Amino acid sequence: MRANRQITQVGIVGAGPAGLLLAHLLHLEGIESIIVENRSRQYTEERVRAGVLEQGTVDLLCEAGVGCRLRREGLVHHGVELRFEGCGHRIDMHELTGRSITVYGQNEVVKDLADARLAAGGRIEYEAEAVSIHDFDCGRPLIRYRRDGRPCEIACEYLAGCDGFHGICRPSLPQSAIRVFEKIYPFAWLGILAAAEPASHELIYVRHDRGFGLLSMRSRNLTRLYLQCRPDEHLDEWPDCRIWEELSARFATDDGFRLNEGRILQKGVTAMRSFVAEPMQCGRLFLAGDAAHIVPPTGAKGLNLAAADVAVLARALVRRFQSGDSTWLERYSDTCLRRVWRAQRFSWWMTSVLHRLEDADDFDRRRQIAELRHLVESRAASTSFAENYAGFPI
Ligand code: FAS
Ligand code: PHB
Repeated sequence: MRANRQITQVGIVGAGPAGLLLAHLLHLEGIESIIVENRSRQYTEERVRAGVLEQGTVDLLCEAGVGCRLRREGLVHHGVELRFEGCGHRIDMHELTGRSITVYGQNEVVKDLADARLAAGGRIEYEAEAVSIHDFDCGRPLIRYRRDGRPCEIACEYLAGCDGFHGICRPSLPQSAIRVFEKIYPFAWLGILAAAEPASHELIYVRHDRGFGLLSMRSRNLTRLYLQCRPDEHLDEWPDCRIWEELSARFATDDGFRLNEGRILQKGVTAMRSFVAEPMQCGRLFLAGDAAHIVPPTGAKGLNLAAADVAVLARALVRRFQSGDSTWLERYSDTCLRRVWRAQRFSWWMTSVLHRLEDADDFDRRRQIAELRHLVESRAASTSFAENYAGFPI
């Protein structure tokens, strides 16, 4: 059966935040693209993931005209609390850096971007099967897939691999073309979404001898909570009452702090890894977001890095299509990797100082506490933390 063939300027694999934002930024400059996504629209818009947007990501989404709901419903936080030894310490990011973060669910960002793409007549091929990419290192790239049982292909001038860590784009590169740097952590996060008013109006990161904890939120009546668990933890071992018990123990303070409990709407275990693939380009294929790099979620950097990658890629593609100059495309990988490694360092450091390390001894535990105490008592250390957490301009 003859393939249904489409031609466009930029072919994009993946309708997550990276793919959708890239297509939107290109559209604003009159550049065409088609997105191929193997899941349904509903699935991509209901997947609970990130919740913290850096200042730079918020500015980018608003400048691109997709920030109205974010501005209306996002929760702006000027500070974040670090809690250890039963005591909370607030870092006032805004006072230290003039920058803040916004709490707004990743799935809401995906909804806003998909709405904008489809309202502008953008093409998103959802529920595509058997997606594969071809000829990106020797001429005119192709995306092949099946839809409703029919073979389809998209011919394009450039390909963007925005299909996440478990996608097909990075594994399609010849082994000799990339080098990977990886660290897998011997713990995971058990995350819940609960119908309860958040017990704090800002995020709380806890370092506790029983393990890490994080209080975040999605709205004024939806709390998002995480606790450190084993990588092979099974949800059957965590009935709701045990989850609340363990969270209360880790968040306990000398002044009687209490979490607000509520019906648990969603729970899941997230593995923790640091991963970078270099370079983020091979021929006419450009990797962006989780397809090229993964950070442990402790530093809340993943989504923000994905947004920064596609901001750089969109600018470079616009320059190529509008002036024929491909120097920015050639610099894409190096430009992004500088930011990626800065976020990798910060995310690794936050993970190491806040998590319970099985092989740690008493010296290590005292050292963790001393590091956190320095962080909250030294203005220079707090400022460095605030700069990294609120994020650097894109
Ligand atoms: P995504 O994985 O989001 O999107 C890739 C898309 O490609 C998906 O829609 C997928 O279905 C599609 N796809 C995959 N394979 C395909 C194929 N073969 N063909 C076609 N399509 C395919 N980051 C933060 O910044 N802040 C946080 O607070 C934060 N919290 C997190 C909490 C958790 C529990 C997790 C897991 C991650 C968290 N992250 C956080 C990181 C997370 O947000 C990612 O960085 C972000 O999803 C990256 O976006 P994309 O690169 O677009 O990849
Ligand atoms: C979240 O709100 O889901 C969240 C917040 C901060 C993190 C990770 C996840 O570091």
